[in-house]
Amino acid sequence: MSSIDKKVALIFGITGQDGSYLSEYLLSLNNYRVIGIMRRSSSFNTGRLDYIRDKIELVYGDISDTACVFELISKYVPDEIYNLAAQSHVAISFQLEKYTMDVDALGPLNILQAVRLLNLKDKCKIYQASTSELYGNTLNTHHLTSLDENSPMNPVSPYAIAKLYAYHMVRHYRDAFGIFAVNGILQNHESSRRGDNFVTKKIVLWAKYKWFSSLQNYGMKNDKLRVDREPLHIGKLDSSRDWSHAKDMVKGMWMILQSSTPEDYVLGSGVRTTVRTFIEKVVQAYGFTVEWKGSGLEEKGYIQNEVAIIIDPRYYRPNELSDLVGNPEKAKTKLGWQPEYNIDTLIDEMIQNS
Ligand code: NAP
Ligand code: G4F
Repeated sequence: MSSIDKKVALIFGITGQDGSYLSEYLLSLNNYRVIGIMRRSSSFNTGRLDYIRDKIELVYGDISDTACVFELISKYVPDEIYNLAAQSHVAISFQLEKYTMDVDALGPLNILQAVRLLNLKDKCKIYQASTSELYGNTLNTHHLTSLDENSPMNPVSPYAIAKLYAYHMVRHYRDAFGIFAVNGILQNHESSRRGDNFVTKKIVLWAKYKWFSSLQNYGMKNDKLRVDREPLHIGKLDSSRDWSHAKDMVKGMWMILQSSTPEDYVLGSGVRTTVRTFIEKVVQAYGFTVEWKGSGLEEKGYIQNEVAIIIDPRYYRPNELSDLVGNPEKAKTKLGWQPEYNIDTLIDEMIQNS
């Protein structure tokens, strides 16, 4: 297929976890020209894309720069725009309130306005990376068993509040201007390419590089611990999340945009796992078990009678979102979306490749 016949996909946030997997997925379909927006950074931020660097086009840009977004969309006239760009760390959003708003709320507005004002509504479809954070603590306050497209949204962080603005603007642009703009309301998704300061990756990196001796011990029952081992410092142990693999999620993003009608979809595994259980599973993968003793800030996790996990209130948030689990039934039924990973194969991939 010549490059003229290919669909043009413009990805904001291509250098992030999802951006790299989405690029890989679109390239695998063989009918996409993949163009990604990267931020100027003092050090290289394209490490997740190195292996496909020669198959994609990268251009400098910033989603908070209105003129830049307009120029990029008018230049490339994309068939599909994926907005994955965000200040995506919930805890950090409490310290970066305005910045998070500029990027996560007004950034998507720049894209929507550009498509509308450049008269590209019949050409460009827009995917917005919405999030299960929108629900806040609805699962518990409304006594629900899972969260779907109709569950009430009560955000509890600056990040989620910014994302809720974007979520509503996407719906507004769809309803008011007939633009094909959709929200993927995604539950947490992880991988070996996850940012190092998200809890799953932090746990995996600790186990692999700070506690157990080396990768060659992975999967084997042995008692080789690192000589210079350090305990894991962790926040809320009993928060639960619905953890999927990012590879499954990016396929879902693409499927949401291929639908004949623009609609919002929840994607997730439907399985809820606590941070505590995630730690136990990672430790088990190395052939060990965790024994918990104490409670509250005094609780500690022991591996072979040695303190290995310490509660550290630095990782508590001013407002905690305790529990999340999604109901992806609509995506499964209407789109035929089916995840391939489960929590155990996710952990396996993360340990192998991190
Ligand atoms: P990520 O790894 O943090 O990637 C975020 C991307 O946005 C990076 O490429 C980052 O660039 C880019 N970015 C940040 N600020 C920008 C700006 N001002 N202009 C342009 N680009 C900017 O996040 P992710 O896990 O891949 O998530 C992708 C999207 O899905 C995010 O919008 C996130 O909020 C949302 N989401 C994620 C999850 C999840 O569990 N992963 C769940 C629901 C929703 P740098 O590489 O230069 O930092
Ligand atoms: O890994 P987390 O930081 O992810 P969080 O806050 O759920 O946000 C992620 O998922 C959202 C979708 O639901 C995305 F929208 C968002 O962009 C991001 O990708 O924290 C998960 C849980 C929280 O309850 C947190 O309090 O783990 C708890 N936690 C406990 N100790 C910790 C730690 N989180 C981090 N980051 N670091 C800790 O040491």
